Amino acid sequence: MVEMSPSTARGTLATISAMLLVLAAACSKSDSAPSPTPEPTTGNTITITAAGASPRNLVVPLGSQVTFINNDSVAHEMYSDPHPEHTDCPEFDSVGRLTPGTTRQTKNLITTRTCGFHDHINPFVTSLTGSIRIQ
Ligand SMILES: [Cu+2]
Repeated sequence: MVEMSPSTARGTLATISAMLLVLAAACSKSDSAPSPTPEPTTGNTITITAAGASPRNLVVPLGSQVTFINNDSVAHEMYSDPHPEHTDCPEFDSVGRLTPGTTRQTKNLITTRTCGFHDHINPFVTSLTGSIRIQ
């Protein structure tokens, strides 16, 4: 075993301390970095414009209602998937037809699941489709 003089020991200790500081800085930096997979938006409102629905992917707490606002100049009919049955999430049936300027809500979403939705008038327009994760 190699004996260290007191000054060498202090030097080693200082080096280790400096390394720990660098490590701590690196850790706190990675904590604040954005996660690689963006999480869907939290909230309970989906606004429809000529550009489509926004946000298209939403996370809501169990028991929430989701509000759909039609700010477009044409009507939209928002229902749960699949098209044309709309059987996945019957709570969406209370939204249905939204004439321009209309706001309507789903019923309480009381099942932990993901509900896909679409515009029944434009069922294959991707910008008018999306999903709501109830958790
Ligand atoms: Cu449909």
